[in-house]
Amino acid sequence: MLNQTLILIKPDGLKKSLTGNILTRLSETKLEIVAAKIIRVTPEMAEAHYCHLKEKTFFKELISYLTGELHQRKKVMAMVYWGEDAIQKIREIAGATNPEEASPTSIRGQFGRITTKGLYENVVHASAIESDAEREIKLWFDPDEIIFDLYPTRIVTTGGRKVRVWI
Ligand code: IDP
Ligand code: MG
Repeated sequence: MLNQTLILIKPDGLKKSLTGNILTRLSETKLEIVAAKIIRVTPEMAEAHYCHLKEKTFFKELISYLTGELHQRKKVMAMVYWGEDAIQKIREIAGATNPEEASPTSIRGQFGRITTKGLYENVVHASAIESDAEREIKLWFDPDEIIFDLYPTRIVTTGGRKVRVWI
């Protein structure tokens, strides 16, 4: 099944200079990159991305992780990969959430660690299921930042300019 998935290289991945290694691993899937950017993450953005984990004890630490506060590296690389079973293929190569349980040949198994405070620093985010992918892609990207329309859009006029937004 053709689908699309959001991948983030988290601030630890950027701080450890892993961008090239991670992109090389991801290219093993032969999927297509349809969007990519480096972006500064506000606390609001991080909270929206991880809204389903609000009740967790590690939530505050997790927000500080994604904004880059924790690593003094305030940016992430966001990408959308598209193709046959993209979600499943990328999750597989990313590995399990806990880097100690992740397969040693997965990205998280190779490069992740658990901090002394217990946070899983697992260098990448990858959408888990289609509804997550849709929510996350729409959160991180505007329609015009993706090379083709993955979801329906409409045109709105703001300040005399026509822009496309997600429906
Ligand atoms: P996922 O990233 O594999 O989809 P989620 O459950 O969505 O896993 O959790 C989001 C992120 O929160 C993880 O990637 C990891 O950085 C962190 N995290 C998740 N569960 C734990 C935990 O039990 N302890 C510490 N950090 C965790
Ligand atoms: Mg998740």
